[in-house]
Amino acid sequence: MLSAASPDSFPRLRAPEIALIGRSNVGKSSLINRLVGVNGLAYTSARPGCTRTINFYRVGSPEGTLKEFRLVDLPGYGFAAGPIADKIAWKALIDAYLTDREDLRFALLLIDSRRGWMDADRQMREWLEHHDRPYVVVATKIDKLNARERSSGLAAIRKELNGRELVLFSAPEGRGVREIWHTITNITTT
Ligand SMILES: Nc1nc2c(ncn2[C@@H]2O[C@H](COP(=O)(O)OP(=O)(O)OP(=O)(O)O)[C@@H](O)[C@H]2O)c(=O)[nH]1
Ligand SMILES: [Mg+2]
Repeated sequence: MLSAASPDSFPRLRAPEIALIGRSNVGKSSLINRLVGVNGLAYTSARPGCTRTINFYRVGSPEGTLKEFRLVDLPGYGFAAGPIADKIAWKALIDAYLTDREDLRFALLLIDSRRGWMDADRQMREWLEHHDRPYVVVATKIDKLNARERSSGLAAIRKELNGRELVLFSAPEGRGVREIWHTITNITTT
């Protein structure tokens, strides 16, 4: 739909929005592509810090069976390289979206299942709770873990969830797609 480098370019027409939040390289853009089944729609890269604008994707079905909503790909945080001025600008952009955006229904907070919670993720989680923004936590790249790593890694992630649900996701395998669609349709149709 559009790429916004500043809040005055956010879409003006109202529609429910679901934001993807997470560290650089966690797999936000890959999740969007897998969810809608269009490879290359959201630009993905092995190099972190690839998405630098807020990208809005309009999703719906031509028959109107699916109510229109938007997936919102936010720039990743925690990316160390690059000029400091860029980092300040990205942070201001993300803050502006998350603080003021009325259309935001909920966020998908993505955690790399190999790394678990990192300080920046915890800060984001606290920020979402402080601002009463609903969110669902998604553990990404679970195809990269063997059975042992899977059980210990996921247990560590769940430990900080206070019983909240954890969605397990793999872009190449498509695991988690159904659960995420289920959550989205529940929220955008009510
Ligand atoms: N094996 C595996 N690789 C993944 C998965 N999701 C993403 N990747 C890879 O991880 C890298 C980063 O993925 P992106 O989707 O670009 O990550 P991003 O969160 O959008 O990154 P930024 O835009 O930099 O914030 C790419 O090389 C992807 O192919 C997954 O579920 N499994
Ligand atoms: Mg991206």
